[in-house]
Amino acid sequence: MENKLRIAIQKSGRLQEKSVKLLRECGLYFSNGPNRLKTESYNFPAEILFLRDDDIPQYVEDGVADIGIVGENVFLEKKKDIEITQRLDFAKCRLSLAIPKGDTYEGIQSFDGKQIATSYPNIIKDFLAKNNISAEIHEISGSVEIAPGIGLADAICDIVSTGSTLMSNGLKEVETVIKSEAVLVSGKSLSAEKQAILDKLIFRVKAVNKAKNTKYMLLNAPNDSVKEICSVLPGMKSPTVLPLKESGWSSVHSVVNEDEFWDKIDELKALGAQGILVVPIEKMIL
Ligand code: PRT
Ligand code: ZN
Repeated sequence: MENKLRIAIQKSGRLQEKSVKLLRECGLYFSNGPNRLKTESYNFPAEILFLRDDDIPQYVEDGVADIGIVGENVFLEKKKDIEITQRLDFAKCRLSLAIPKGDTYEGIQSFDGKQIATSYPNIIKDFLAKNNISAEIHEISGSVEIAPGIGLADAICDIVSTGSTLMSNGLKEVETVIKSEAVLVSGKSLSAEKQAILDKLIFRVKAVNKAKNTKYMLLNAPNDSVKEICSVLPGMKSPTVLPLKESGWSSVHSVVNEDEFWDKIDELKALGAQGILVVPIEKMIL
């Protein structure tokens, strides 16, 4: 028992599936029935607790869980004595201030003396204080976006992802308060044994996330353009170049960033590259 890392993840909701997927990609096998509150990994010293995301920071602070996966917005709002150990690069969103579409906005001072409805009172209070704005905060736990329409508030502060919820409620986003993504949080006093398990897990998370943003690229190139092609494809150390059976041609292998490979492909084709293959990488250890 003692030497198992207790990992708290969301029981159901936007973070659930991706949290489970990440742990599985890190090589942790466990069963995950719909009504389970707790499960154990068969092949890694970890127990997984399924909780409401809002409760996770408290559980981690109390040491009931050693680590947890939550949105950064929840981490910041709860103000618990825990820390972010690893950013996880999913569930990206922002916490924003929004006002009715027809209202004019003249900068952040427009909020002075106004009423703002939100489920994130601490974050918005800090933000307003930093900007010397004094507004009245109405804490509500859900359906924040209807508050202006029913006369409960002048503005709202809520999570935005695509912006379509705001739009369909006649609101416009005017100020980003924080940007958020899923984060791994941990308590501040883990035993040496648990810290060692956590280090191992973080090593794996990094390898998985690094691989997600990169692709393995293979192509055939005429020998006289290999040098130039290699300068377009820096690779991890340097690209691998192998001779093809057909003389005068080589096969070039490299690792490229997801967000730049379309640009690279155009440049490579212009340099005479053929048979370009781009394949996913599962894990990447540097
Ligand atoms: O039941 P439990 O308390 O565990 O879950 P929850 O209902 O509190 O949270 P959940 O599952 O909705 O979200 C969990 C976390 O996902 C949040 O804390 C954020 O960190 C992150 N996240 C990412 C989002 C969104 N994207 C998101 N779009 N959380 C909420 N939304 C909501 C938002 O509140 C608004 O109603 O989606 C709507 C806006 O979406 P767009 O795309 O219309 O802008
Ligand atoms: Zn919640």
